[in-house]
Amino acid sequence: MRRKANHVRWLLCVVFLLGAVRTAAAGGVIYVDASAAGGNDGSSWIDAFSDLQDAIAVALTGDEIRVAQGIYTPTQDPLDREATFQLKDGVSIIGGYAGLAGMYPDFRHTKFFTTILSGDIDHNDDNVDPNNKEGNSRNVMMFSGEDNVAILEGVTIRGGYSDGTGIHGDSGAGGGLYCYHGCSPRLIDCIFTDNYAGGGGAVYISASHPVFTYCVWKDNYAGSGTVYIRSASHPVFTNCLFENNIAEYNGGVINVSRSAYLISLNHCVFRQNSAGRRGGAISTDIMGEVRMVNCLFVANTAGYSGGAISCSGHNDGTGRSLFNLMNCTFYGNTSPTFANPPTNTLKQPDGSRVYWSDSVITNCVFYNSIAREVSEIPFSEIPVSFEFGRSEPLIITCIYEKQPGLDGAIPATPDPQFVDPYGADGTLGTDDDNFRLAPSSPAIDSGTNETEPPLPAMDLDGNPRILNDIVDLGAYEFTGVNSVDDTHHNIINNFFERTGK
Ligand SMILES: [Ca+2]
Ligand SMILES: [Ca+2]
Ligand SMILES: [Ca+2]
Repeated sequence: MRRKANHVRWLLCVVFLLGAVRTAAAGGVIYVDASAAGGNDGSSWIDAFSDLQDAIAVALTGDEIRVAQGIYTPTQDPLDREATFQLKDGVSIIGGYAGLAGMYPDFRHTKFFTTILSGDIDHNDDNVDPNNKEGNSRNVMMFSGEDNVAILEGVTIRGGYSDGTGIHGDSGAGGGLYCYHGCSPRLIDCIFTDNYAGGGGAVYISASHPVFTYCVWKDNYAGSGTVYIRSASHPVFTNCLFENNIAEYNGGVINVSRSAYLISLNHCVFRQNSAGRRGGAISTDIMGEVRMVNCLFVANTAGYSGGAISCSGHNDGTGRSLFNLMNCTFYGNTSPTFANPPTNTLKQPDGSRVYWSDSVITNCVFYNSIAREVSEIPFSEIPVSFEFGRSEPLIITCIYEKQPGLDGAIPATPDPQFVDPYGADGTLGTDDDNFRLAPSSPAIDSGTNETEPPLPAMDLDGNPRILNDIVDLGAYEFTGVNSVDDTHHNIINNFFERTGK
């Protein structure tokens, strides 16, 4: 009996300890509201911190910082350009709460209650004078450290201006977010806009593996790369939108430099981005693999080559880069000028460019790409959208515009019959474009189901990737009547229609 009683006491003790551990692991909630005027200890909305930095300072692993609508800067000192929001291990920062200005402070919706992390510490940004950004934060936000597992959700990061020597030694990088030293944060439902840097106008990633889901990059500006990826990083982008970003040199959206690991882009849309030289959307210079599945590239432009993509892998004995494109749609990507051609590659301004890499392109559609001139290599089986330097890609079941043959004749290309590429507004690269397939499209049931890696479960709309037993070409699977219905759900509409949690 006594032995049984001891056993029960021991069990109760274990249960109590487990409970305490679980409570600690679950962490606490810390409230931040710019309009709070109570106790300012973060214990409730009424007593919320008014400064996000105060909340970060006291946060421990497992804590969740809830941030109300409003504008938050990394410092109150208008001259402290080095100040940054430094995310901590295991801490979540969640924006989009109504806060004290709302009837229900805990109600959350990122569309209606915008939480802005701003680099405009001198409070003079406007849409008129770009010089007003020169006094802004060099990095609005920073992640660093081994195993830095943290979450940033539902915030807008804007106004970072990384133009010179920063505290981290890499001058002019990551105006919105600087991510390095093996950090692995998850970013969900975040918007990067109006940020600038020499490398990585919005985001700089070095030796890290952040995961971006439902994020938007819009109207950022960079020397190269709205997102700059280097040094053995392997970021993942899923359901992301990249729109109207500009790079003066390479990579209007993403610039990859010697990152040996896998870079994944799934269900992403790239539209109206531009680069002054290479890769209107993406420019790579790598030894690893870039894998893109169910992505849409529309109306991106480059000055030299690769209206959509420019890929330059290195063949230095460690292995070539692999550029793996699966079920992607390219339309109206251009590289119309050729004022100052590079001298170390075969010159070829065109819709896309692959140079010195082993690429596999499967179930894709390239159409209405505009190149100023055709390839130097007359070879009718090479897509006009591409330039090939030392190697040709393996092209499997794709529709693409081919180069002229040896006789100069341009082979006919079947019209993929998209529903309405320009949409009602007559402009390419806007919300109303429709790249789903018309019922008579030759892209329907024309792909291969045998791919490496295997096909994903869903298409860009979230419909089953394989219908009628055979996968279609391009980013969208034909679903019958729904395929021509523009109100059908897709990632563009979902971005701002998603309700809060
Ligand atoms: Ca400013
Ligand atoms: Ca349109
Ligand atoms: Ca099908």
